[in-house]
Amino acid sequence: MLRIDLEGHFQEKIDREERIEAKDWMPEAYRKTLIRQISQHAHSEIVGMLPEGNWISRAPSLKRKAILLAKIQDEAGHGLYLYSACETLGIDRDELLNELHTGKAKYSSIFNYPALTWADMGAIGWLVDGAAIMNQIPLCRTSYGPYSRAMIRICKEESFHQRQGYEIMLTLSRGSTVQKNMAQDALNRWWWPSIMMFGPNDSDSTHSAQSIKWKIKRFSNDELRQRFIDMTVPQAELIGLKIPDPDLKWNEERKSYDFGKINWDEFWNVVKGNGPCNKQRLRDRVKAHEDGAWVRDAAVAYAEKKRSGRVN
Ligand code: FAQ
Repeated sequence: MLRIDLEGHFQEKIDREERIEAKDWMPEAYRKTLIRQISQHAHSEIVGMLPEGNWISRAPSLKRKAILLAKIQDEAGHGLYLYSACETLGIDRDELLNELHTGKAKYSSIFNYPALTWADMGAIGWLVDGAAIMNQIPLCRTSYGPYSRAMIRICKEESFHQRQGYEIMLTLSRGSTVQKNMAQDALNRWWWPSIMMFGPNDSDSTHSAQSIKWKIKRFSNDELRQRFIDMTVPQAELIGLKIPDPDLKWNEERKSYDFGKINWDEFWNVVKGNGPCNKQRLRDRVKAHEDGAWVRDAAVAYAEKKRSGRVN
């Protein structure tokens, strides 16, 4: 009898750098891992709009307001591509949203910190989008086709987001003493949460080994964190800001920065729902979803009308 080694073929295809597409056979655990990661990623984009959304009406000029609005709209778009990519794995968007709204699904820890001053818009773009790009460029080559294709456009937009954030920090650092202090204060508050975004150390990462074998992840959490630090320290120096880490030091042998101990208790506390803004973020997300019910109802009614031929 011919026995087909489905798992073997699947892994060989991945090893040949071929993409897995929605209709291809895949192990159930691969499908589940992707649903977990892509949906967490989509939720992060959508919840990530909240800290910045608070600043649209307070942006210091019309130009800054227009740029911030465009950035936040991009994030909504990223969430939508990602939900669509996730739906190709056979799960319904309502189910995914329900998991977010009931607190079952995770989203990135970083969005549970408050955005207190205008400089936070700079720090979020520079550091949070900077960390996001470092993590997401390799995802353009992730093994699942729909996810990798969504990531290409997302990364192009994230690069613009990072540049606009850095430019805000540059402007503030060239400004008055108060403005420079504001930029430094934002860096002090966002630095550690940004480097936590890459996830736990490799030794504590539940999914990394399998995800790397399946080429969902191309690099480990610690590798990407190190690259981000090495890229960002010179950027801070260039604009005269100081990274809030007394142990940060160039290591000539490794050609990389050594850095201080990450407070993993803080990270897990935030991930478990006890960060400074977790409850507020979830409440605001649920309210936005409920307030938008009429839009979804109208879209469904219009689609039905179109199907029945009552609209051209
Ligand atoms: N926050 O075994 P690992 C953005 C969880 S988008 C919360 O290492 P994995 C754009 C993890 O889920 C930012 N939970 O997990 C933007 C797992 O728990 P589980 C989001 C975290 O999946 C910018 C457990 O810890 N980006 O910023 C976090 O292999 C500005 C063990 O961890 C993505 O989602 C965390 N930071 O690696 C928007 C990128 N880290 O699920 C607005 C795609 C880990 O078993 C403004 N995702 N956990 O219950 C990934 O690359 C991966 O999922 C990692 C985690 C690297 C995040």
